[in-house]
Amino acid sequence: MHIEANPFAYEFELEKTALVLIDMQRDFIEPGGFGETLGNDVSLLEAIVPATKAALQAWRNAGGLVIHTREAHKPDLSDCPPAKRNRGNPSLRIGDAGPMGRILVAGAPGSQIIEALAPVDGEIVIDKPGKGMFYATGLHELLQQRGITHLLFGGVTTEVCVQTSMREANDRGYDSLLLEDCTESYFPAFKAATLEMIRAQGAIVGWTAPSAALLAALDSAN
Ligand code: C5J
Repeated sequence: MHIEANPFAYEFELEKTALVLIDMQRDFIEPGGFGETLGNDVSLLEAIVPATKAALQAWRNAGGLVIHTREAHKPDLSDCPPAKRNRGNPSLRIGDAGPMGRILVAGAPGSQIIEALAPVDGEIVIDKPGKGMFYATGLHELLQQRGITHLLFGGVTTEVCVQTSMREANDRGYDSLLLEDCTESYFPAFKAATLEMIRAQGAIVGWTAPSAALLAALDSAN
C-alpha cells in the first residue's frame, strides 16, 4: 500500500504494519487530569479525537494490528524516578490523588484510554514508565515476533511521548509515519516544529501525512 505522505510517498504492507496510539488517556485529555494540573488547555488535545477515531476504525476494519500505550506507573512508583516526579511545579504530582484517582498510576481511572478510543479485544495495550514506548516495555520483542516493520503513529503529546517513541522506533529500524491530525500538543508551535523535524532531511525520523491519506490508501486497497 501507498500513502501520499511528506516528504515523499510511504509504502507499507498491512500485515507488517501496526497503528500505534500514544497515551490517549483521560489524564492528558480530560479536565482534572495531569495535563490540566500542569496548567495546560486540554481542549486542544480533545480536538483530535474525531479524526483519530475515524483512522482507528478504518484500520480496525482493514484488519490491522492496533497498539495503545499509556503513560502509567506502578502503584509503589518504583518505576518513577524522582527526577521525573519532582520536575516542574504541577499542582498534583505523579502518584498524588486527583479527581480521576492517582495521577498516571496504572489502574487509576485517569490512566485509562478515553472512552471514544477504548481498546477492543485483540489490541495490545502497553503501560510505559517513560516517554518512549520501547523503554522498559518489551514492545520491540513483541513487534519482532509479529513481523512488524512499519508503524503508523497518532496520540499525545506530539513533541513529548509521540516524538520520543518515533525516534526510538527509528533507531530500532522501523519505518514510521505520524498522522498529522491525529496528534496534538498543548503548544501548537511545538507540534508544527515536531512535524517539520520528523520529515526533514529526507524523512530523518519518519514521514507525516493527514489521516485522509491513510483512509484513501485503505479505500483503494478494497
Ligand atoms: C507528557 C506524553 N507530555 N504522553 N506525556 O508528559 O506526552
